[in-house]
Amino acid sequence: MNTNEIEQKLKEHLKPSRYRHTVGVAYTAASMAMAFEENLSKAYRAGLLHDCAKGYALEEQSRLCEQYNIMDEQLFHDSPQLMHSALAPYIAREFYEESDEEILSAIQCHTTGKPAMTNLEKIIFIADYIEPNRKMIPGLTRARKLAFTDLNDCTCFILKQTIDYLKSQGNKIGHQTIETYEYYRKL
Ligand code: DGI
Ligand code: FE
Ligand code: FE
Repeated sequence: MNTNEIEQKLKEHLKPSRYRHTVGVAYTAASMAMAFEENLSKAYRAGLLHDCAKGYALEEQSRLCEQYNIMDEQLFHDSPQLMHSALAPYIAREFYEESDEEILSAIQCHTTGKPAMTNLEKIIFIADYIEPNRKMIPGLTRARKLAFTDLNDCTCFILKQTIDYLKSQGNKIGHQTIETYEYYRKL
């Protein structure tokens, strides 16, 4: 599918605020690709597709995880927000005809990150956090500055903010989120 077709389909499947966020991530990722000389169209497409599974209710996401054989009962029970990220490459491949492995990988780890990410993976992880429609939270201005100066520092900073926030809310933190933070903290 071309980006126009992807946009039309996403618009039908996501609520308006989610679609607006999606386009914000796509443009932010494209801008970061310009700054770091990465593939601009891949960054834009990955930005568009990163939340493509978010149109499904959590129960439906759970059913889809079973269907694609990616169910992790304990993890998804503790952190249901991680399901849409795990599902993203499967939904993108099946319903948006995306076959680029770099894009599929970037959308798969967009919520938790993972150790030793490619620049495209880091760009999507960061763009999701900083896009202009995100509501202002402490640290966001710093994250936005770092996003265009140092991808590793920015990744580390966002993970720290996210982990602190999840802890303050009494949420469980997934192993991959911790592993990613440990990796980038030690760089
Ligand atoms: O889908 P978005 O809302 O655009 O953003 P996202 O995919 O980054 O994730 C949404 C939420 O997931 C965000 O509030 C932080 C949370 N999150 C990230 N890592 C973990 C997590 N939640 C839990 N419970 N555990 C994690 O490890
Ligand atoms: Fe997401
Ligand atoms: Fe998102």
